[in-house]
Amino acid sequence: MISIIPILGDQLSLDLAVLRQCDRATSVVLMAEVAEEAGYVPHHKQKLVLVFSAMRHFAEQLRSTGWTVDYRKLEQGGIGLGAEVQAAVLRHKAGQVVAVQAGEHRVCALQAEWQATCGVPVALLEDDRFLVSRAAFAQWAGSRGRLRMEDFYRWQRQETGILMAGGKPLGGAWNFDQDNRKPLPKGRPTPPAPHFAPDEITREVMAMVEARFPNNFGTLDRFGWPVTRADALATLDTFVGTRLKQFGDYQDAMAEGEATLFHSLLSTSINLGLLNARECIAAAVAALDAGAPLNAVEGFVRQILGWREYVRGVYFLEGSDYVRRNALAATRALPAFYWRGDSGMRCFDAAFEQTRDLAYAHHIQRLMVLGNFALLAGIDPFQVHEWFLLVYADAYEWVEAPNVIGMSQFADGGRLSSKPYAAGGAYINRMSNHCKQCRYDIKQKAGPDACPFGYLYWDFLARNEGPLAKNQRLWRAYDGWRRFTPERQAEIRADAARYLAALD
Ligand code: FAD
Ligand code: DLZ
Ligand code: SF4
Repeated sequence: MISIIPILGDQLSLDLAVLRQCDRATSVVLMAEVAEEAGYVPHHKQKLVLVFSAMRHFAEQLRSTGWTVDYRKLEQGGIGLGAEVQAAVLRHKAGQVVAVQAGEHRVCALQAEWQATCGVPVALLEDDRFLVSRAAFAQWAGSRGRLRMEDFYRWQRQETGILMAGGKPLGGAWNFDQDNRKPLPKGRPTPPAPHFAPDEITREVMAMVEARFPNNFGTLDRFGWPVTRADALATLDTFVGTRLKQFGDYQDAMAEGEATLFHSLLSTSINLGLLNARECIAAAVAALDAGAPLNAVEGFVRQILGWREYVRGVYFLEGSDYVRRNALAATRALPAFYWRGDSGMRCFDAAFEQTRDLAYAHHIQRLMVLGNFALLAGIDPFQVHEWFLLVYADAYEWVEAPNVIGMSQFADGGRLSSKPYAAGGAYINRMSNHCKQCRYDIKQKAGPDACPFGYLYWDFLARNEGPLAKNQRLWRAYDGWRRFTPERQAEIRADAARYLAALD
């Protein structure tokens, strides 16, 4: 009996559960580029090229390891995954379909219909590339009143023994965050970011994407993402060899002309399946023996073993309506400068420019600049979610939505995170050198030249006093607000009102 194995665009792993379970002799792998997936949001052009090129390269790799692959290019007119699976069952006279559960609610719902539409049994396997299964996360979450990444992370450290010694955290502390908040010193060199020149397959996909998606956001000129496992492994090696040592120190830094600093650039590869999360963690831990400092290694491990697994758990736990949460009732439309990069705020426009040109911004730019601005300005979180889902090469709803709706916009009312990541310009000034080149003046406290992050921060607190003032972690912030004279409070709110009115 022939089995059809549909492999989705973010399941590009040779050790995928379904490939371990099925037999090459009696299986046909189905990979399909379809309009539905290419269009559920108008993805950045680089994301489309990345996914389709990586899919095409993976199909070649599967063939070279003895698998029969039925590959459907977008040019062949595929509308949706369901129709493609159904057609493949008929084409190959298959008796069953075996697949790995999709990574997001929308595609899980499609998979649930396959059995009815195809008329053959459909088996869906757990995606065991994640360290924590959906059921294990639900069990962990079920036993506690509040969800916190820190608790999850400590549990995972204990469960896996990673960075543990004799049942205690290595180095005597669970995290070294206090060491990981340094701005980049002036003149400090940073290693060049890895760049993979597009090969023939990628160039063909680039031409196809330019022709079919000419109006999608972003540019392709600087496309250099890893599209094969070999390129992804090279990115991991380069990171561990040249950037990891400083990863901790400058994890939160931002700087003019520095798109990547010491970040790993691994999210696209891990999310696609070109790299396994476990091997990235293992490579970083092994670097301890080569002299990588614990604050760097722990900082990196925390992102993958902690945050990455945690947000995925929250995503499935919270259900498909999570993206519609709006705990702070924010309703303003996304400003046009999220598409044009002409806000005049240098920190924002710098993050925008690299987002447009590289489909990448590092965590602090996403959280403390692009996301922070939307939070302070009261932008509708669903619009913020859609923007983040389409502008980054590593964006998939399971990881993007908890980061945006939960961490960045606090639209889930604190389910994922204990306080909103709201900050004024002083934070950005401390962690970057953008303010020196900005048209706004970080030192001015009021008026049209004052930094918008300043008065918008206080206005955000004042506007949301109802839902937020009782939050223990915001006590100091509200205390600061209350210490202003009524005249100063009125001045701040007038500046914010003027600025926000101009946005609308
Ligand atoms: P590094 O800084 O080198 O971190 C190492 C790895 O840790 C990353 O490759 C990633 O796999 C993991 N990681 C780090 N932070 C997180 C996190 N908060 N959640 C999950 N994994 C994490 N990440 C995505 O993969 N896709 C997204 O669509 C996405 N959207 C985001 C939106 C917002 C508003 C915020 C605040 C964060 C978002 N993140 C997203 C998380 C994080 O910003 C990116 O994973 C990271 O910037 C990718 O760059 P890097 O590989 O150089 O990461
Ligand atoms: C992101 C993406 C895109 C743009 N296109 C396809 C596609 O044509 N075919 C496919 O199988 N997968 C694609 N993907 C990845 C899927 O959207 C991803 O598998 C789901 O979002 C589940 O996480
Ligand atoms: Fe950003 Fe304000 Fe600094 Fe300008 S002055 S770069 S808007 S923080």
